[in-house]
Amino acid sequence: MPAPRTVLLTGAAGGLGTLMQNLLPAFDYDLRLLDMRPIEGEPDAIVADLADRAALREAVRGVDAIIHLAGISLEAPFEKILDANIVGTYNLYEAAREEGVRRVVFASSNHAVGFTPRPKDGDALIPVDTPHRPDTFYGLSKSFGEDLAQLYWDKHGLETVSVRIGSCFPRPTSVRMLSVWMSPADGARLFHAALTAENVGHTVVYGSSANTRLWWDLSSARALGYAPQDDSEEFAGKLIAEQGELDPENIAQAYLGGHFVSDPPIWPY
Ligand code: NAI
Ligand code: 15L
Repeated sequence: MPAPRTVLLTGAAGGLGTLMQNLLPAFDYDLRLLDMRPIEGEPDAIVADLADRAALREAVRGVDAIIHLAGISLEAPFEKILDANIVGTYNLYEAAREEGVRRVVFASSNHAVGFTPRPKDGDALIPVDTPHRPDTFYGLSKSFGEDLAQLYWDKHGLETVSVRIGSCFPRPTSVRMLSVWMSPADGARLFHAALTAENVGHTVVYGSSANTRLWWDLSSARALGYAPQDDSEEFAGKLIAEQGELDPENIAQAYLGGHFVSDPPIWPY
């Protein structure tokens, strides 16, 4: 599709949103920012909750595309996940449909498939069409988001790239992250590819760097034009010396979702 210029970035006050605010303008985007929290130094950012359908409709009006990061990013009671991630994502898609926005890049998560056993030495990489196996209510909401995206493509022609993000932080901080890390620079490259590739319909991709210890198949992301430049391996020696290799007998280390399957981090708000 013609390169989108005006892009609504939801969840712009969050960790990934802050990184993308800084990295995406290099790809020549004009970002419109939205979050339920005000953003320091950004007086034009839209302060709105995903529950506010009128505000969402106004926020998406005239944008070429949306990067949807807003929501609860950890485990929480089902009712909270329902409001923010399930109803909230539905509200955003409805606003996009009503205003004729052509494409969404949806921040899905590895936790949509978190109960998939992680590959061990010699096992095949996990394909993108592996069944949904959420590890939490949070992961379940990401499975829902992917299905919602499919419905809006099939029924309304609204395109989505669902990015099952691994761990997008400045550097990996655990041995698991050596396999699922996405450097912020690769994250921006992947979002750019997802915004500009032609005819994506609804495409699901994994979001990570080209890690030596990769667990999943990046081919659907590469097919969009994504060419990751980073590899977590430079961090491996130190992390393994500190934490040891992953133990397949330990439930918190045996699945893709890591400790989300047994003791997930809880959303603090
Ligand atoms: P974060 O928790 O730092 O940011 C989420 C942002 O969404 C916050 O600024 C929060 O104020 C906003 N938000 C929450 N509920 C809202 C609502 N009802 N209305 C409006 N805004 C709301 O999370 P992070 O790490 O930046 O992640 C961004 C997105 O990417 C999330 O959807 C997360 O699930 C997804 N993701 C992130 C990964 C990562 O490694 N950072 C890995 C996999 C998925
Ligand atoms: C996620 O989905 C979370 O939003 C993020 O905070 C990390 O915990 C990440 O997954 C991960 O699996 O490391």
